[in-house]
Amino acid sequence: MIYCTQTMRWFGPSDLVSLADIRMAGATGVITALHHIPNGEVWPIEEITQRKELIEAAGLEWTGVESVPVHEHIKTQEGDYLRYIDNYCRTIRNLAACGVKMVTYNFMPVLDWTRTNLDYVFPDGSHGLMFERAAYMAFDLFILRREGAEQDYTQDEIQSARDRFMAMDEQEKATLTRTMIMGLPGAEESFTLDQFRAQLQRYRSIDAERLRANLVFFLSRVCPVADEVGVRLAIHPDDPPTPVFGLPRILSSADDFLALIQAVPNASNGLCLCTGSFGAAGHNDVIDMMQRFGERVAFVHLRAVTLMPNGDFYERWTLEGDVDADAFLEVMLRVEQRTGVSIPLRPDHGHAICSDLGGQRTNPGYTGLGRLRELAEIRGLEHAIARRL
Ligand code: DNO
Repeated sequence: MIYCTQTMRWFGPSDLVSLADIRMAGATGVITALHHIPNGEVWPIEEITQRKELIEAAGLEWTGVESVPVHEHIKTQEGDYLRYIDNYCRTIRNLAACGVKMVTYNFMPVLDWTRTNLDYVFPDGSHGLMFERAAYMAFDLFILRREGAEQDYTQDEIQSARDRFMAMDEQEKATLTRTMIMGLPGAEESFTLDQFRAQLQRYRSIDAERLRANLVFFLSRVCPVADEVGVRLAIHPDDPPTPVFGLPRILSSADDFLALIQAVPNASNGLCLCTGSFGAAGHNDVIDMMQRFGERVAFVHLRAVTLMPNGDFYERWTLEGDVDADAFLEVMLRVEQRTGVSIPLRPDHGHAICSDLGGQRTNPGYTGLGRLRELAEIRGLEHAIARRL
């Protein structure tokens, strides 16, 4: 029986969740990145080796990278983008030379993932992440005051954003601003309001079609190298899978990924099937995506959301959200038996529970005990499914 490769994300030596914690939680692999290397620079073999030795000394394997970030100039095709693409290829070669064969990345302009509340208190007392559309619109319209923002919303939406804004005190406005643009864990960039406005300006002439063409250009250079050295690339979907701040979105649905593999059919062109990101749009069926794209799924982030009719969504325990984790894992295990490949999987985010809630806080979503609970439940479910298959 081929099982999923159970992993946990680690943000490197400064992460409050240690490699020892990850091992005790039951993971066999670690997903990490060399966050200290500036975007666009080559990851040197020595640095990769050093990190790998650290992970292996803790009895774990370095299963994959999340992320080798794609420099903004590659997304907009400005300035030195050809050099950055070349550097990306060199990083892929260096990782492969050290035996690290899976690389996650995203092509979301300016921001990585976006939430409005990192400390939402759930009925069970745990704290987790959520996206409140009225708060997001209030930020866009009345704090950021983005040019032309009102054209993106209906009159009713503008009114609900205004009401929401009026109900905020200064502290809530400051927290919301920090949450939206200061960079959530894993995002390699953070901005002040003015810097953020300037970044948005850079995308004024870039629509979805153009961004997609730039992604295809990037992959048509990188995939042949990845094919040659046996690295699987895993593009992370847009999170949330809806437009934000008027920026183009190009990986929000199954059709988007289908178009991508049609444009760049190389074997290394794979998907990071993040059930929570895709799941935050009602039209996405992640079980069907696992079924359809199985061979292309290079990495899985398992997480559940509960989606509300007004577009709000809450990150939920994997076993309790809108995604049927049992059905998803069964399809995933069947794919693995068919292809003979064990797909790396990680619990995406965990709530803060028990001692996560006291003392120094871990990165939002990347808790110690909350993710341990997630991983334990996922492993239990996987074993039960494996027995019945
Ligand atoms: C959020 C993460 C993302 C992801 C990147 C991949 O929790 O899933 O930040 O790592 O989008 O490049």
